[in-house]
Amino acid sequence: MKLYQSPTSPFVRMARATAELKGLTSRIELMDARADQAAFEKLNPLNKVPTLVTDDGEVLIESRLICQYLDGLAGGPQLYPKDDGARRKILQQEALIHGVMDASVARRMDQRKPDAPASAWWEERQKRKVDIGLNVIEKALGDYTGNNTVTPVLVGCMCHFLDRVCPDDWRQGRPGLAKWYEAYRKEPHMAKTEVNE
Ligand SMILES: N[C@@H](CCC(=O)N[C@@H](CS)C(=O)NCC(=O)O)C(=O)O
Repeated sequence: MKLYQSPTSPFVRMARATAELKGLTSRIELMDARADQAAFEKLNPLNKVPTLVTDDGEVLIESRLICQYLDGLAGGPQLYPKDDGARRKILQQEALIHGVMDASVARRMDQRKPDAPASAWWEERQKRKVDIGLNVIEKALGDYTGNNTVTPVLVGCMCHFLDRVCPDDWRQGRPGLAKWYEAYRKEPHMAKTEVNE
């Protein structure tokens, strides 16, 4: 399999940490997505990483899809439950975590756009999503971190990402998440995939 990536992408890290947990790392060749942009856009019209090309030549263009695909391959723990209801619960948690990260990206992009000042309206909307989303995770911490599904992996990747991009201290008022993250980041699949700029 070929994983098109950029080293610091948190979404790439989700796929890589999942591969670690599943014992699949040695089967994955890491490709630099930025090496040939025109060629990469033929694989993924959105020009985003991660993008996985499977051994059968199938192209998967989203980290959630990639994590689920890797989970379906033999070996390791079952990270996405087979039961429909249990699986939906995990997908819902995944959606919230991605939503917090997407809002953090949207916030940062607006602050950095070269052609106009940052919008207070946009900042307030995106910050609210991050704050409320993180509060939900703090409140239901056991649900998000106390299981052997993909969710703790995603929460751990999110926390590291927030340390890089979030202008506020996300640990403030969230002692449970902060404490859990300090321990979880040392787990082998997290430590091996942590990239700091
Ligand atoms: N929802 C996507 C997000 C992927 C994403 O936004 N990747 C960023 C890097 S962190 C990217 O490739 N951005 C380049 C661009 O948007 O042009 C996923 O989970 O895979």
